[in-house]
Amino acid sequence: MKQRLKNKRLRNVAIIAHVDHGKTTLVDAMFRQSGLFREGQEIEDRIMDNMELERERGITIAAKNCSVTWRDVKINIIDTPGHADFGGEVERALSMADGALLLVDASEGPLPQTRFVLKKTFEAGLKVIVVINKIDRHDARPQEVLNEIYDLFIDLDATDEQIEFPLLYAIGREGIVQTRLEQKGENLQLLFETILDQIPAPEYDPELTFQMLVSDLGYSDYLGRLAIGKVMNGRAKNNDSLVCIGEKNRQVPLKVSKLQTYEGMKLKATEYADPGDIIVLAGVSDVKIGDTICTLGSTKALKRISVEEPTVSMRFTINTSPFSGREGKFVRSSKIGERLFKETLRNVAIQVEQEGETFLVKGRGEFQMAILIETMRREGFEFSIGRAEVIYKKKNGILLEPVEHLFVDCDEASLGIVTEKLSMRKGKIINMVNKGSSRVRLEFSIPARSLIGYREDFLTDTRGMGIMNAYLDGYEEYRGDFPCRFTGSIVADRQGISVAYALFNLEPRGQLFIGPGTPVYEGMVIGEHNRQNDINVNACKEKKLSNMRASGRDENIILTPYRLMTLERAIHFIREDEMVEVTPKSLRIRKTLLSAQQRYLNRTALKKAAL
Ligand SMILES: Nc1nc2c(ncn2[C@@H]2O[C@H](COP(=O)(O)OP(=O)(O)OP(=O)(O)O)[C@@H](O)[C@H]2O)c(=O)[nH]1
Ligand SMILES: [Mg+2]
Repeated sequence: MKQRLKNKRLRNVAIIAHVDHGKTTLVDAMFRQSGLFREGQEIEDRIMDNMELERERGITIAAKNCSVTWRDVKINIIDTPGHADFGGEVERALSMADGALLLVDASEGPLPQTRFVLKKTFEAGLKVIVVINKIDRHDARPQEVLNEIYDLFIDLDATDEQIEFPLLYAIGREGIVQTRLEQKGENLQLLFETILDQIPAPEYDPELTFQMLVSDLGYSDYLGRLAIGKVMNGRAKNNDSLVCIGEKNRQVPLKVSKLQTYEGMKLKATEYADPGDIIVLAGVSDVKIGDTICTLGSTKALKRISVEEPTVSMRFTINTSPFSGREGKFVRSSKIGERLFKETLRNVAIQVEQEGETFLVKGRGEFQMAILIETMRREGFEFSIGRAEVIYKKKNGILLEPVEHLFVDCDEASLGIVTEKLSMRKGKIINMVNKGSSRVRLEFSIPARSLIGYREDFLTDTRGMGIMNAYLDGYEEYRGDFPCRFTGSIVADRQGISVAYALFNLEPRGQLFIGPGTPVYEGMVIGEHNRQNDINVNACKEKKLSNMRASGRDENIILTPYRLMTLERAIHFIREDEMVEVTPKSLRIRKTLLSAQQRYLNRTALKKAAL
């Protein structure tokens, strides 16, 4: 066997965890203590979360690279998102890593996404360092959490070697790690040393020429498209003539116009890049994630990155409401399609299929969809979207649907309502543990479609105190229908401007989404009806004027506050026959069929057909 060498001056490590377990905050501390900043320099928190939406929401959306240097060894770090909908980012990030730091919150313990990321790390054959983080939390229970981590490793069929993982306790926010609970640490030195000792240095074959797997794409105004990935073998240098091997062995020659590597958060131009390093190549145009870039002449492609299949789909179409084209910069179907296909280049977990003027976008969850929609909206796009639907499969003529393993943590008082609602949605209880101090932990097996739109209800029912997490368990036989919403819609029956008098009279019928002075059109949904059916109403009806002088009392109408529909709420609210109209300035919910008469005729025709 040929001898492989190690590049001992490098380590590539991914930081993985469930959402909010402190990954990005730990990277901040690693930056600070590796001397990346000047003494006393003002630094923002969660510096790696640099996308606008990441800062607004306080979560990581895309995996990102950076590096620190410790004792002359360069450590490439990949910070990954913990939200399940962005799981594809973790799978992509692991293709650049030789090991991973698995963070687990000392109070929350391992949660569904901990399981997902650990499973992916095992599949990639990477070494894991476990860090029990946030041991400063007043409700920290590190000892129990450690046992739960062992259980998780065993459950995932870890080998003996994997179970003997290196373990550290940390307070990421204060930049402290320690090996024992009783002995308070002082800094991150131990963490850096453990990475150097335990994460293997990248290996390469000295006889092979340059080969790199494209794990990410970037864009620079000056340099154009950038290909990002780990050098698997050989060295890269500026002005090299290379070839990109795409799917089905399609080969496109390219010339490196600029070679960069990560230094801290920034990119640094370099003449050469060594095997094992993570590099950023400019001079590429037609490159996709998963492609191999290698020396011209040596045409061996590396294994492509494979990610889990999408489970949710949503239809994107042009906006056909009477208000279309008023607020958006990009409204045509060709523009929307172009933008969506561009997204699939960067985002490995998203797939797009065109069906005439409609685009079927498939992804991991409705939150991922919401982020894509919000991003497009801010770029000036105007379009409409349909309800998020799960992706079914058929096997031997039997309809299968994705089923989730759901964990619920709530107080005893909300137990009744939570179980009732979940069983209405075809959930089956598989475990229930009373955790003492009046909290219970429930586990359900439940169709993925049942959870679309349920989170809002859950938070209301548990008065914001409940925690709910799920992971995809697999596909099972379809469990039968249930209504996705148990209420109807209040629908405007004509175009105009809403007036307080009309809205006031509608208030008893349900919860309104608009206030007075809002432009409406026939078929626009302006509220949620208390009952199951839809009602068509006139939201623009003025009070009849009479000759009699009124006392003035009833002219000062005081409306109760309406429910503001955010994008996520709107996505969760709509039924199969409704859509959300998205423009840079407004969000409106509408019936797909705008004409009330047409809807009526369709309904009666359907009833007749059923008889
Ligand atoms: N008590 C305590 N809180 C911490 C610690 N580290 C981080 N946090 C808090 O935990 C929250 C989440 O931190 P992040 O660093 O954004 O977590 P993350 O894992 O990057 O989250 P995602 O990327 O969205 O999955 C923030 O409010 C932090 O202030 C810690 O050591 N102790
Ligand atoms: Mg983060």
